[in-house]
Amino acid sequence: MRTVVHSATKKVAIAPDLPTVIIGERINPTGKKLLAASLAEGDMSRVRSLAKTQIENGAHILDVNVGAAGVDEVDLLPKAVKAVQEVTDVPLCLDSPNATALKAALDVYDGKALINSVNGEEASLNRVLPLVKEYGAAVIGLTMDDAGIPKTAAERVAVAKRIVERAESLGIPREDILIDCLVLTVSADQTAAKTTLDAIAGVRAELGMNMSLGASNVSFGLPDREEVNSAFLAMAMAMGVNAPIVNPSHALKTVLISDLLLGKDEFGMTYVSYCRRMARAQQS
Ligand code: THG
Repeated sequence: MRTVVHSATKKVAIAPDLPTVIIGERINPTGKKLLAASLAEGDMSRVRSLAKTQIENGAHILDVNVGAAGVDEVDLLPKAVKAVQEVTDVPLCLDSPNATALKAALDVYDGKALINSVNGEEASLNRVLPLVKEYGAAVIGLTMDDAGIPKTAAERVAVAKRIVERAESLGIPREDILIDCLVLTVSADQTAAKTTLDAIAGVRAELGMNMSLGASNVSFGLPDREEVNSAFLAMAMAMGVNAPIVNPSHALKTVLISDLLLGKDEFGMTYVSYCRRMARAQQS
């Protein structure tokens, strides 16, 4: 199972036997007042700088999300995509629940995009999957439907299956779908992370799909969020997540260590050269 996305010049492959692909989460106004304010004014300078820093910190793909109160996503998502394309050449993940905004962004995106996201709701399947087909994109399928996010792992796997079946019935190959088993914060429900880990294991065993996950959601409302995120990310990767949506500056080391521990870093070359580079940067 190999999912490939690309920009005008760069190709990124996601597969169980390849090193983990980091999708940078930071172009997202959630919890960032300054970014939300500048987006509302149509100012893309922060979007550009967030794009550049995330690449420097190890992101392979950038998520682009402009969803905030008072923001017209149909107008701003394509503007943000253009701004990011001006300063980076990595493939993009277009993040919006609004199919019209996704279409506007797909129109200006130069490459094969990752659409974030479709889910098992009829309205979502009907609006988003035709775009995936029309633009030859890849897509993240969230394991939720008209009844919300299922409480059990088995039900989430069932939603994943339905999304894959619907996509295939439209001629979208299953290689072009990443499943996201969705994690909510454990501060509200202490079984939330475990249920997600069980769902990830189920999707891996029953469908063999590549998987994304917005892993930082797990720690909302908790102290020492970065450490909570790191521990959870390592567990999610062990269960089969191979394209997490994370803050690369916090997650890169955990990803490299987990890849090494999971047999995806031959001779530890990537991890060791990363540590050498960090040590040199400290000295200079
Ligand atoms: N699945 C998929 N896509 C997603 C999510 C998911 N996209 C959005 C979100 N969830 C993943 N992205 C983020 C982005 C930021 C944060 C968490 C998840 C976050 N932000 C800090 C805050 O709100 O406190 C701000 C910190 C900062 O400056 O970066 O935690 O689940 N498919």
